Amino acid sequence: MLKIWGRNDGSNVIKVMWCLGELGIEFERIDWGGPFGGNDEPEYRRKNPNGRLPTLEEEDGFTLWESGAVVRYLCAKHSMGNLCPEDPRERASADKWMDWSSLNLANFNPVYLDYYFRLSEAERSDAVMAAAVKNATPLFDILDAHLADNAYIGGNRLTMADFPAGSITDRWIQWTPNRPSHPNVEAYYERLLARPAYQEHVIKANAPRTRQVQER
Ligand SMILES: N[C@@H](CCC(=O)N[C@@H](CS)C(=O)NCC(=O)O)C(=O)O
Repeated sequence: MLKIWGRNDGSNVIKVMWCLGELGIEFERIDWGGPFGGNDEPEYRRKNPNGRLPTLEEEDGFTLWESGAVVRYLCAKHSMGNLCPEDPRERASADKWMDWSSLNLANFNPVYLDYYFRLSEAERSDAVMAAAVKNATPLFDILDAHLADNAYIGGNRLTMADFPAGSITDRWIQWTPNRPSHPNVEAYYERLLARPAYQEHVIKANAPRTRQVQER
């Protein structure tokens, strides 16, 4: 059976888990990294020389790391023409939003993690959060403008383009103090909330009250 190595609340694990939930395929997830440890074990390093999460492993020994590559692979293998667009332009646009999200939107993650998990109430800084909100706002402005004409990131249906941006959207909409309003992102978030796989793998994993571990 397909295996995913990684604790279920790592930002990069979350997007792969949500993807797997949407695909509806069987898999086994192994608690790894963070408090579970194991990243430096030589056998794990052979699968993923970075010692990071997630890592995909298939029954025949094929392994893959980098969460975006894992999402693309899973969608191409199990959902070509649906989650993975077949049309080259549609696919390139999905790639564009995936890369953009991981390279830009994801910069908000460390601040969210510091604020809710890594720092004590006394240490955490509203000013640092406010500065991060200021930096992220132009990015969510771009997303908001895009979503004015698109129900999902990749167009009129859920695609692989949604997994990186959609998982960060929960942190932004639900957990960001004093964020500005982005009506189209908020409407997109409502559409995501209606999806059982999003509830199971994103909402539960992101919620500070249910998180058991600190992310590094
Ligand atoms: N670019 C990599 C980043 C991988 C990464 O840094 N993952 C974090 C968790 S989200 C990690 O492994 N942290 C160490 C740990 O949790 O033990 C990816 O997208 O897969």
